Amino acid sequence: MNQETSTAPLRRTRPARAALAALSGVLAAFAALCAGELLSAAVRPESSPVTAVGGAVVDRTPVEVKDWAIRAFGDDDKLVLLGGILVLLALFAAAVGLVARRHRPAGVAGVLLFGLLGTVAALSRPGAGWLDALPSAGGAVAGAGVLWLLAGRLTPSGAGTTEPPGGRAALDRRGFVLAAGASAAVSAGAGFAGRRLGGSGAADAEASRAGVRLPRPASPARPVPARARPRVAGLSPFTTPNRDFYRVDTALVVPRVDVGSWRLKVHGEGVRRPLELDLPTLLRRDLIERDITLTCVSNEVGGPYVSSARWLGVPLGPLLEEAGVRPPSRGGPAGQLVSRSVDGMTIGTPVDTVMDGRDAMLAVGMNGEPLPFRHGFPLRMVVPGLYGYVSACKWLQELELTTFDAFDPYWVERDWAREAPVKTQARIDTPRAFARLRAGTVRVAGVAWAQHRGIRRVETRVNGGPWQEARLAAQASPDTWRQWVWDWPATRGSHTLEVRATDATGARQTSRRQGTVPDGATGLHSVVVSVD
Ligand SMILES: Nc1nc2c(c(=O)[nH]1)N[C@H]1C(S)=C(S)[C@@H](COP(=O)(O)O)O[C@H]1N2
Ligand SMILES: [Mo]
Repeated sequence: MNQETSTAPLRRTRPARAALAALSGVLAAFAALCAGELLSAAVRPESSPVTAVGGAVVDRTPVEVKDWAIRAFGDDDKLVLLGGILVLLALFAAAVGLVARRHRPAGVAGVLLFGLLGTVAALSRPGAGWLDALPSAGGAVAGAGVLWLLAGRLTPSGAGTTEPPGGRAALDRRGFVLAAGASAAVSAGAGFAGRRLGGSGAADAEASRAGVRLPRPASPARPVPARARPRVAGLSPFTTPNRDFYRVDTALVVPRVDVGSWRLKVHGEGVRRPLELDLPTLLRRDLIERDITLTCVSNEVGGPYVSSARWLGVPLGPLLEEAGVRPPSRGGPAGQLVSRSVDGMTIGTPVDTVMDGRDAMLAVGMNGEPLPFRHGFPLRMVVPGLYGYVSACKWLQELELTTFDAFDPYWVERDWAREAPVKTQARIDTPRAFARLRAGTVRVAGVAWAQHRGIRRVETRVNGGPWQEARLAAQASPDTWRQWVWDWPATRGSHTLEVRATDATGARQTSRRQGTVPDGATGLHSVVVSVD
């Protein structure tokens, strides 16, 4: 290139051109994403390129990293992931733009390569069909076109044409600005339209949810005794409001199911009468209403992934009986109940557990309203006593009876245990870790849980001293957590508070520390506080 030998003003154009080249790459990526967004509105939201890649990353993230991300970013983990993907994509796109300036076909190949990545990611998602390839593939073609066009404005057209001295005229600056502006505008329009169209499905879903009228339960929950609701500042309320209820799932876009076209299928081994049920049919059955505490296996000792709600739902055991299912303990062939969600999640639950008489249910209501979208509208499973990943499938659309040998569900494929009853745990809610307190009586309070066994005793101790019995709130049900309070005569200094629980079978929680993988963390929760 002869620009190298030229004068000062021309030397300035080199970085400017590089910047324009990088910009053309970024605009190409923008076009690809926006086109992908538009196409995904016609397929399904999960197939949009960034969501598909993000989802594939979630599926492949080793549990330790996933656990770390949940700890570090909490509910924002998904935003952090998507942001990270966009930053990486922008960097790659800028590099592709620089390549395209020298060699257009190589740049275009770079865009198509990324499109291929998106396509493979979309096809690898649980529940994906061939159509899911469309947004990434179509987006890549749009992006490649834009790059071809813009890169053409940055390079001399025919190599044989006589280049003016300095090569300055080779840069069609006006042409580039016009083409860049037009591509950005068209892309943004396509992306916006995609969001609107995709959003119209969501609007139908919202209308369908607003139209659900929950019937009164045939079997209402027992009223919660006032003594199960001690009022201590900082103590978790007995019932977690829906907006505060923890959320753990792999969904980068919350599925919004339009209940008009939704059905629940029940089929599989040993099912003598397969069922296909819509929501009105489910709502006409005798519903039960129960207080049940849900816990995530990813909850660290002292962690936040435990919440309690009043659920309304169809008793699951009797429904399976009607379908002709017998659990293995009564000679049935299928030991595993696989629940499948509309987003392809699979969760496996022991048939013997859901049919042993406990209040396993297909929940339609949560704290007096239809399930919020985030928590599984229109239907989810709730099985008291089991961690969520082996029992609480949200956005449920299929129940399949099979064996544990025949099928490994999503989390089991990722190193988590096949069966996972909730472990006995206690948590100190107040005072908070590293709180500064005044000497005198300090209310120490928290929650303890051992779902389906119940909590018999909670003890606390200070600085490794003798264990002291905490006061327990009334036990609303063995399926819920139990609040506890202990009045601590606090003296000056730095202190470590510890708590331990004993379940209603008399088994005390272990103090042995274990991480969350493969079947739930153990160890005692402690907080360090200082008293002035
Ligand atoms: N479809 C679907 N259902 C799911 C999950 C998921 O990722 N997808 N996560 C499970 C896990 S690990 C837990 S702990 C509970 C959490 O339910 P919540 O988000 O309503 O608290 O949902 C379960 N059901
Ligand atoms: Mo979980």
